[in-house]
Amino acid sequence: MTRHRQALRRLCLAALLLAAIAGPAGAGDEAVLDGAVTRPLALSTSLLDGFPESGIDISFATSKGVEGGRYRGVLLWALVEQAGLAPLPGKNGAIRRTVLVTGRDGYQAALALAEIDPHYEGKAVLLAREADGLRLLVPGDRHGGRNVRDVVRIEVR
Ligand SMILES: Nc1nc2c(c(=O)[nH]1)N[C@H]1C(S)=C(S)[C@@H](COP(=O)(O)O)O[C@H]1N2
Ligand SMILES: [Mo]
Repeated sequence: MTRHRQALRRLCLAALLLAAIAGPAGAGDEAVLDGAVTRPLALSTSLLDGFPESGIDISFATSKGVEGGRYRGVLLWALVEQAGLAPLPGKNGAIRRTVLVTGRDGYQAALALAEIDPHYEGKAVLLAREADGLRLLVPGDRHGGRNVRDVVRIEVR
């Protein structure tokens, strides 16, 4: 009986510890890259640290005026390549693909995959780490609308 209670006690402690490590539900949940890929990615700090850092200088209009500067992060194309694009049948299937990026507040912006594919536009769209999470940065856009803040999902479609 005591052995049984001891095991139960250990189980409870382990559960408490796990809850403490996981933190409050919702906050700080990892972003994912999924959809039409062969290996969906959890965009953890350690995963992002494994990619080379790229830098871009951008400026974009917002409702609060022009913003910008130098941003450093990982190329979105490098992440898509790591996840492995699922092929689409037909002529140049990949140029029918889009990438839908979602912020924690539900805000969304889409890119054509060809915008970031080096065989087409090859634009240096970046995923940068900011205090409030991952941020998409789309060079060349005049308005900042596609620079999604606190990215939670990148879906290849
Ligand atoms: N998650 C999220 N990202 C967002 C928005 C938003 O409402 N939610 N607004 C966009 C718009 S319309 C602009 S102009 C820029 C503003 O950038 P800022 O937050 O650095 O000022 O963020 C973009 N990213
Ligand atoms: Mo905006």
